[in-house]
Amino acid sequence: MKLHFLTLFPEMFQGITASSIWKQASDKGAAEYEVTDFRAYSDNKHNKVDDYPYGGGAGMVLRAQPLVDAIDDVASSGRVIMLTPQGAPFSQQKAEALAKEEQLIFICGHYEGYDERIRSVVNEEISIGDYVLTGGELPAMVVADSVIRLLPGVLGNETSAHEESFTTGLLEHPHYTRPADFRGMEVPEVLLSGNHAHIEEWRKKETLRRTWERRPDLLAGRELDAEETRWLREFEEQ
Ligand code: 9D3
Repeated sequence: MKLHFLTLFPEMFQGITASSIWKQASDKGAAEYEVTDFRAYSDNKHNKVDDYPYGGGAGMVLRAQPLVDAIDDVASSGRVIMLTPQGAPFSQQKAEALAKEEQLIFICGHYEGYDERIRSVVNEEISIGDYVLTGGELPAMVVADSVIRLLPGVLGNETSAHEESFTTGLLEHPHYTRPADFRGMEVPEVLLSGNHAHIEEWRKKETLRRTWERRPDLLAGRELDAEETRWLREFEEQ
């Protein structure tokens, strides 16, 4: 997959593209990154990318020309994603859909507004949540990160990305490693027992408990079997 990032702050992408899973993905040829400073595409004599809003008001508006010309130049095809606070909420389901594409183009801005005509070249507008950031770069990295880890050949275990938490829709059970006693806090007996059937059952129950305690909304529209129903009643009584 080719991932393009159009930004006025290309240096923000230096660390992440050269580290950890992003680096592994490009070393393996599963992902390729191209970061473009779209200021270079401005037809303005001072390379200006913003201007005053028609109709007046505070704040500047990102001009359409530099971004649209940059997209035309760097990518003849691919899905164009604009990160904005007004976008559709991001989700694991969206990440899985984007992971099927060959080329993604992320538009990252730092503006009060984008000239509406930029949207003529945009396929999808995404927000990563209801909090105010300073720009679209971190959101683009968040979206790209969630996509890159799903690409074939990126994670050591091909199936792990699909069998985990937000895909099965529940939170994970607690985990423990050595020592068995850390400052008086002991590992649950069952995990030391070697009885794999009991361990599996404990993990299923603690998965349900954690989800019930922290994210009851995830259990709302869900079918529960007899065992899960019994555990839920037990939690409610405790
Ligand atoms: C005064 C109205 N502001 C909207 C809440 C203007 C504004 C603030 C911050 C416009 C853009 C930004 C920068 N944020 C993003 O570009 C952004 C973002 C975010 O702030 N939160 C969650 N997801 C995203 S995606 C892009």
